[in-house]
Amino acid sequence: MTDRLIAHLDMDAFYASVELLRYPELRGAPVVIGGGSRHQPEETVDPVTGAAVRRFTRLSEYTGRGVATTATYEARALGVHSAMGLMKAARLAPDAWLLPTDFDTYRQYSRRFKAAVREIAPQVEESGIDEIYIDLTDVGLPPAVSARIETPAAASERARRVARAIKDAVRAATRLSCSIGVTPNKLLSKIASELDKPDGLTVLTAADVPARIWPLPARKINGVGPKTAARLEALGIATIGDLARADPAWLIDEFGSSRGAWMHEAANGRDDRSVVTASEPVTISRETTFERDLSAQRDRAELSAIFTELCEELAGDLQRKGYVGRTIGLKVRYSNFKIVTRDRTIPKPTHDAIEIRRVAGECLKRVPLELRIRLLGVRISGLCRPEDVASSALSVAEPRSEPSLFDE
Ligand code: DCP
Ligand code: MG
Repeated sequence: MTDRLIAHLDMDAFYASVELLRYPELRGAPVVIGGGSRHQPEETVDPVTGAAVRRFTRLSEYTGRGVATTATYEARALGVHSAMGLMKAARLAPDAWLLPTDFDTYRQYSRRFKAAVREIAPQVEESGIDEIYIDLTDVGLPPAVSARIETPAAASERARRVARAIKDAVRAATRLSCSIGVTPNKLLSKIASELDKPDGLTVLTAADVPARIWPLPARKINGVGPKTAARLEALGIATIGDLARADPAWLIDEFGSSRGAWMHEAANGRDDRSVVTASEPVTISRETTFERDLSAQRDRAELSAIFTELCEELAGDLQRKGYVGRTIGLKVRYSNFKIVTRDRTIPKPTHDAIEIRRVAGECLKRVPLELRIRLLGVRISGLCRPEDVASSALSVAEPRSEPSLFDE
């Protein structure tokens, strides 16, 4: 088998770097992300110049039990790191600036950088908000060359070229930098992407493992956590190299057969997991638990309104995500916590709120409604892309659809 080319890409100081895009005046300063909305910078206008002036919170002003989500490299140089309590961080870096965490914006940037990568290399596995694995085995091969006949040197050269193009595309799409490691597998790439951070690019082959990977501490293996690392240390194993040279039978005695064997393989840089690209969703659903249990008889109007709203939200989800579906289902949880579900498949797929409401209403007729209801949910499966279905084949509700049980 020829070697694969697997990349791991990880954004540099991700949340902090996104914040610096909107507060460029903080560039070069220690900045810690992790405050709440009360740490939102205050904007005022300078009465003389008319320029906007922002007032930021100093970390030393922080009191509370919050933790840092991340910090700029300048703040890290002072000892601050992710998951550190902000009060402790304030002792190390009192003059650092504190900013609130804004997940919505980070998610937007996350989507943006991932889309930019997919333009170049479609085989992407999402492994976190700021990291992905990318299978580059067949990306950027010159015409009529197969990865099978490429020399190792040419493959490394191509890996570097493609990774550089990906870094440029991420920067163009987000103005952010990332670090990439390219190696024959996910395990090594995850380690390699960190070797030259920030703005790093590291290409390693199996032959580089002894020189570049073995000197690193064992905890750099993704899957060796602090507890295992401490146990290894107590057994005299500090580096990945120590682990690679250990007797596998002894590791199995100490850590059990699957974990012991896995650690030995990992330390030797072997890992055959493939890059798993995002699979299509199987179902999309919306449900709600009521503040108090509702009666199908006495709370009919309220139930009916909630039911319609759920169907509208579900239709909105479908339209936003770009799906239509054929099997519409209903879920009811009663006050005694028992659940019943019903579903019905329609001939033509839909993303139409009224049609979903009609079919879900038919399902509702098939569930007992004597007990009070605690939760109501609607879901849709049998999903496909509307562009794969002729528009005449999409189902929309007839104008006069039969009212369901919740309606008068
Ligand atoms: N994060 C978090 N809590 C943690 C670790 C991370 O909320 N304990 C968030 C903030 C990070 C983001 O996840 O910005 C990505 O995590 P990374 O470990 O990749 O850290 P950074 O991207 O911040 O820095 P690096 O340049 O080391 O990758
Ligand atoms: Mg990162």
